[in-house]
Amino acid sequence: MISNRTFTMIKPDAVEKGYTGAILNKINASGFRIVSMKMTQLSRRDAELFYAIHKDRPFFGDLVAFMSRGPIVAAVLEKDNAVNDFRTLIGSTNPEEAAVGTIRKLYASSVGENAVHGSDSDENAVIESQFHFSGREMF
Ligand code: IDP
Ligand code: MG
Repeated sequence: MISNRTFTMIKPDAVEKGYTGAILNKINASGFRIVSMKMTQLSRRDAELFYAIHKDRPFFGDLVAFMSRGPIVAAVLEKDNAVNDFRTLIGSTNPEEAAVGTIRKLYASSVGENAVHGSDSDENAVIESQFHFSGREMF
């Protein structure tokens, strides 16, 4: 995996509300190529593992319940400066603080249910992509 890739999930809140297509359009229109993509659902154990870095935070239980309550869309994305540019495209964790036009400003409802995930580093992009996809699923 090279550093022009990032990993995203369209979270259960956004899938439930029918925002999947609009979010994917915005991702493509912003210059990201979809390398891998699937609709799937995290088990509680999957969510605990994916978000293990947050296990001591007060919101961890809510986060695990939220992320495992329904389907998500997981994808690997490619673009120059993918990690940073995707974090800019999604906006701040709290949608009330997210810039106008960002995915979270448009589609998130709260700091917890915030529509999309984006990797925070090249290293985590690799770890998170490999959590969901094998090498032969990356195009
Ligand atoms: P990020 O998704 O913008 O990188 P992180 O701080 O890594 O934000 O938190 C991971 C996820 O945990 C957030 O996207 C959100 O779903 C949830 N979360 C973060 N902070 C809070 C909080 O203060 N209350 C409830 N949920 C939170
Ligand atoms: Mg994060």
